[in-house]
Amino acid sequence: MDERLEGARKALRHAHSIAVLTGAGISAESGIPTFRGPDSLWQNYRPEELATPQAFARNPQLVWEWYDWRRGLIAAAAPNPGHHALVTLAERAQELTLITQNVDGLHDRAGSSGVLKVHGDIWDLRCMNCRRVVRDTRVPLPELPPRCACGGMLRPGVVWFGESLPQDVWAAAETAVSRSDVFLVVGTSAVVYPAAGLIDLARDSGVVVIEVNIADTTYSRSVDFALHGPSAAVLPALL
Ligand code: BV8
Ligand code: ZN
Repeated sequence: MDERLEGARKALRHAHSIAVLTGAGISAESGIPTFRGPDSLWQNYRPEELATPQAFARNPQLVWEWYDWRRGLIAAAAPNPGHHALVTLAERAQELTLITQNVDGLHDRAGSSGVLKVHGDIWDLRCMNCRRVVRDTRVPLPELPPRCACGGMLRPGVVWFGESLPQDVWAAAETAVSRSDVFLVVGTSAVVYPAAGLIDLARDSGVVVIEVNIADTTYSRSVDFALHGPSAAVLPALL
């Protein structure tokens, strides 16, 4: 592991432009369950059952109970040394773009700025009627489903399965990865697309890829440096 760590450190040190992609694994040590791990969020449900427009149309109350529960977990959690290490890395790097699949907002709370949230933000609510987006960080929400001033029903401001990603955010993420010298992929099972496709884009663009994960993923054998360990320990060690 340490010669890989040394190699990854060197690549980061010589990088002009760095892109980072994070998944639920970086928030695991903040006490937020991941999506597909043993203690997963989806334990009693399958993702397609809750994180889809169909599920919300069928049972907005159930979907909102799940999101309200997650918002409570996130509000009680704090960024961990992994989130903070990425803030430090951004300060040291000439250029760093942080792309996250997470909707928990922990990168912002750690002090990261300009975070590209490709799957949206759990603290944003979007009106199904007038499309307005309101930011509401109250936990728990006073009523479920929450209502817009226009009377319409508000939905979580996140991207569900079958929904397209915010185009401007996604385009910025692709550009950042294809222009980077090093792509650091942290805590993602890389099963959800198009986000996971950023790793293919990096490889096709000749970018050095570093993966930080406690387990192997389908990409582990093809990245330049696969660092096995918890991100709250490995990221600070990378610095
Ligand atoms: C799209 C937001 C098309 C909501 C999320 C069938 C039906 C419908 C769609 C599809 C389908 N088959 C394929 C698709 C496409 C689908 C997809 O990829 N499905 C997968 C499951 C096969 N994708 C989509 O639907 C996307 N949209 O394709 O649109 C389209 C195109 C044009 C026009 C119209 C439509 C939208 C995908 C976004 C879905 N939204 N979340 C919410 O959060 O509630 S996805 C959800 O999974 C989260 O965002 C999460 O971030 C993401 C990925 O999961 P991970 O972050 O990787 O988390 P996971 O638990 O899986 O893994 C954790 C990892 O961390 C593990 O590897 C673990 O080892 C590691 N780890 C754990 N602890 C640590 C650690 N690592 C380091 N340290 C630790 N301590
Ligand atoms: Zn409205």
